[in-house]
Parts: sequence; structure tokens; C-alpha cells
Amino acid sequence: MKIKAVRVTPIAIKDPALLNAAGVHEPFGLRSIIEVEGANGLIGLGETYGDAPVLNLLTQCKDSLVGGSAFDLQRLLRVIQKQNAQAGTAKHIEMELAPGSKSSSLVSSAYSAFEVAFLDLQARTIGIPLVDLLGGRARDKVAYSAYLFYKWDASVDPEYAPDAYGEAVNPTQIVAQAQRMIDLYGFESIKLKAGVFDPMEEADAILALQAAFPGRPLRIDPNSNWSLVTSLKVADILRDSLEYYEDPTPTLEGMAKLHRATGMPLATNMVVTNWEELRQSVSMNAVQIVLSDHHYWGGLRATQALAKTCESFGLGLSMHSNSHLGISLMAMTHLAASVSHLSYACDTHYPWQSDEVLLGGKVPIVGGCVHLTDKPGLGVELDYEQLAKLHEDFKVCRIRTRNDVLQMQRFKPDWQQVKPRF
Ligand code: GKR
Ligand code: MG
Repeated sequence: MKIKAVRVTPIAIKDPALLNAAGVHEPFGLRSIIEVEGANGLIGLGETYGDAPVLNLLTQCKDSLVGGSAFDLQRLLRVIQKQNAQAGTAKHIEMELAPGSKSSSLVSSAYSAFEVAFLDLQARTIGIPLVDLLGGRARDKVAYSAYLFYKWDASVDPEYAPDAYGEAVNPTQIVAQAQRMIDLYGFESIKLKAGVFDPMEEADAILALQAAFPGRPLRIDPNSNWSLVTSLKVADILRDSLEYYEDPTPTLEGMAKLHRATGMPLATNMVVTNWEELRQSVSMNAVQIVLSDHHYWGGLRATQALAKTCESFGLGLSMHSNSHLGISLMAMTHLAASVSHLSYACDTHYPWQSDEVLLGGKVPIVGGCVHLTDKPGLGVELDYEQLAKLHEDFKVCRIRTRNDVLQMQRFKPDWQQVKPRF
């Protein structure tokens, strides 16, 4: 199937004032929407980061893909490698909380964005759902977790759009946030983004969630913002309350020591973000659960290989997320449905996003799950009016690369990125 046209459209989507180890989310998140149009008139879709380094590479590559075959993923890789080499190694801001922003993952990130669109076009051309192209269904629906954040109310700055969740800066408000999210989407597992306030208060929030939602799997993720000593203290409190302990402390060495001392299952999307780090982690038994993410692991097929590798080494597998819309959610869902070795509910930021580029609006999450249909490809279509509107929002948006540290400095001028902070 010859490729007739490739379009890359950057968009800005509203994002609430979510707090994390680095600072606070900016009022807009950036995404790139990819369209790969075949000679048969069908269009494959992809979605990835919209930050300048990835966006520039996607834009440089797109015209060279025209005329090639949508089934030729080797050619796709060669085009991206060549364009990346020609672009040189310009320095850019790396946000550790967004592993896809690493310079070392640029080629994987760009490849993944186009790979999803190529595979979507392949599946639409054959007339089958993407999951079937990926080898068939291990499951018909994919479970996601309620991803809780400490957050400010939108009134903190008129740049933030009003959101129904309001402020959450203490355990009572976190429980209320969980209740709202569970009522709306039916999530079973609950994840708390931590690394923001005193670690003992954050441990109290987990205990409050445990009391409010007995029996539900719980996780806490301070994004490596706790020293080993602090991580051990929190482990003493939460040992029996967590299904896994996500990125409490920095480095593979730190995680290996923590696991040796506590025996707790440790999960990561920070210290294992590529194959080399995975190799090292296995040799040190640093983490027991890898949080995959096709956006920077090199696409859907590479993530299937990651799942198989994790299974071979006795590691659990789940899925990491950054702020995203429905094309990413559907790619995550088809991928997760195709992987038999998926041990936990996946993460998603989707409930935090009010914008959407899909016809019919937001993808439904019911009973905590996204359900697959029999529609071809990803099973979703672009709403071109919404795409144009969100592209206009990108054009006037002051942000070109995510930076939660700078955003926090607008409120607290002395704020610095420190790791670990506690
Ligand atoms: O959106 O603030 C955030 C998260 O902290 C995100 O940047 C992380 O990459 O969700 C992620 C995680 O699990 O570490
Ligand atoms: Mg994480």
C-alpha cells in the first residue's frame, strides 16, 4: 500500500494544575497527531509528544515517507535514522518525568508515532482491528487504574481551564478525588502520584485510600523523589498496603538496595526506559515490574517484545502514561489486549484531559476498562474541526517543550529541581 501523504499536526490540549516531583503541569500539554494516507484513501492515525524535539524530527521525516509502502517498517526506521543524523545533536530540555523527552529516545519516539499510524493503515486496509494485526486478542478489554494527583484548583491561575475535581492537597481531598474518578469510570486499581508533600503525609493518603476502598490494589509513585532512607521509612508503613512500590528512589542501584532490604515488588518507568537499562536491571534485580510505554520503547511491536522479555526474566509488566488523548489510548489498548503477559491495570492520564480530536468525543472507560470493538484499525476517526481548533490553540500557546519546573517557578520563584527532595 503506497503512502500518498503524511501529515503531522501539533496541538495544545488543556491540562489541570497537577503536582509532581518536578513542579506542576503547565495549563497546556502538547501532542502531535499523525495521519498517514494510503493510495486507497484510507488514513492511519498516530499520536505522540508535541514537544519541539520530537515534533521537529516528525516534521523533517514526513515528506520522505511519501511514496514508500505502509507495510515497510524497515524503510520507516531508515528514514528516521537518516533524518535524525542530519539534524545533528542539538541540546534540548529533558523532563525526567516524561521519559520520551530524552535525546536518546528521539528516534524510538518518532518511529513509534509513525509505526502506530502505519500499522493502523495496514489494519484498515486489510479490514481488521489493530489487535488482530498484532497477533490476536489475549483479552477483549483492558483495565486502567484511577491515576490520582495532588493538585491545585484551577483558580490558582486564569490560564488553567476550570476542572470539576478542584483542589487536592490532603488525604481527605485525595479520597474525594478517587471517589469521583471511580464513580465516573469504575476503576478498580488506584495509583497516587506522590513526591509532592511530606512523604509521611503521602503515606497517610494511601492508608486513607485503603480505608475508603478496602481490597483495591494501591500504588504510590513519587518519581524517585525520596532518598533510600525515606523510601525505607515509607516501606515500613505501606509494606502491606501496596500492590507495588513505583520509583520511590533514584537509580538502579538505589532500587536494588531497596528491594534487597524490603523484598517489596518495585516498579519503574524511570530507571528502565530502554533495553540497556533493562539488561542492567535484570543483572541487579533492581526492579520487578517494568512499566512499558510504546511511545518511547519504539512502538507496538517493540513493546510486545518487551513483554515477552519481561516474561522470560520473571518480571511483571504494566503500562506508563503521560498526558494524552484518545488515539494514544486506543494504541495502548490494542497493544495491551495483544499481550498475554500483562500483570496489572495500566496507567492513563486520560480522565484529566477534557479535549479530544476524535469523532464522537472521548473514548468511553466503563468498569475501569476500555473495550475493544470489531472496527478496523484503531477503531476511531479524526474530528477535523476539533483538530483544527486544537492546532490553533497550539499556534498561540506559549509552551513549546514541557517544563514543570519553570511552571512551578511562576508560583514559587525559588523552586528548584532537586532529586531526591525528601
Ligand atoms: O504527569 O506529572 C505527570 C507524571 O508524573 C508523569 O510525568 C510521569 O511520567 O506518569 C508518569 C509516571 O508514572 O512516572
Ligand atoms: Mg511512574
